[in-house]
Amino acid sequence: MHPERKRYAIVRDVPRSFDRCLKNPQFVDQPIDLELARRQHRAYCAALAEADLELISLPADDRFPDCCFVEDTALVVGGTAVMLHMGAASRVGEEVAVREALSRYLTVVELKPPHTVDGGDVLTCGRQVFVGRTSRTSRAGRRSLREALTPLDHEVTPVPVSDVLHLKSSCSLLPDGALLIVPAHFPADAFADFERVVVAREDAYSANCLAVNGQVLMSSGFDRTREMLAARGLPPVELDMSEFRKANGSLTCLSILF
Ligand code: CIR
Repeated sequence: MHPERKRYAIVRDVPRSFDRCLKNPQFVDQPIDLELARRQHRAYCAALAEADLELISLPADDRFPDCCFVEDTALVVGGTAVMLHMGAASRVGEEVAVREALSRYLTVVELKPPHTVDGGDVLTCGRQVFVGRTSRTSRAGRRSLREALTPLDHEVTPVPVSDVLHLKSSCSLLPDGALLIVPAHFPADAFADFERVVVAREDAYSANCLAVNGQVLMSSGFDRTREMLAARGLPPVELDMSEFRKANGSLTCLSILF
């Protein structure tokens, strides 16, 4: 499977209110350093530009502390953007600016509330779309997503997920079609047709990487994962994600690519 080339990346600035975002319980007592988060976000945007993407940069909205995590708001499939309805009440409303931006480039369809799906639970592998069963993505949301994607010739496969926020918290698609994965978070028979590159459980945060236009962006500080990728001929670009990690976010969460 050869992922198509992406041309655009929607990103959104880190709001002043970022320290009030929904946090990873492991890090609740660690304040977020806003200036460091903004520097890390600029480095992330520079890495996307380096991967040949044109950036569509949305201004932050301080009413929404999590608004930089644009991935959760929408899923792009070919020339269509499916607006998702996020599972966290405090995040509903973030999607307004994203919808407006996407509608300038793509046909927009809506997944109607109260059904919820977070983009972090959606992993697209060619025409197969894996959707996590998590606290953020409801059964009705998965069904609505299937209804939206069937006419677009994509097939939805639900996947139970344990102990992490989203499906993609522990699993990413590499440019060579293999999955970078922490198997403990999924049933043994999930992703049966895929080659797996297994990430150690203690390195779980590094299993969310962003593959785009032949590049792999990953979080710095995970030597074992970096070496596995390099050994496959995919030497990653490493980015310090410390402040986004406190917020339970990682590489894929900060952009929508199409
Ligand atoms: C949240 O809990 O919704 C945010 N603090 C983090 C969202 C991360 N998004 C993602 O993994 N796609």
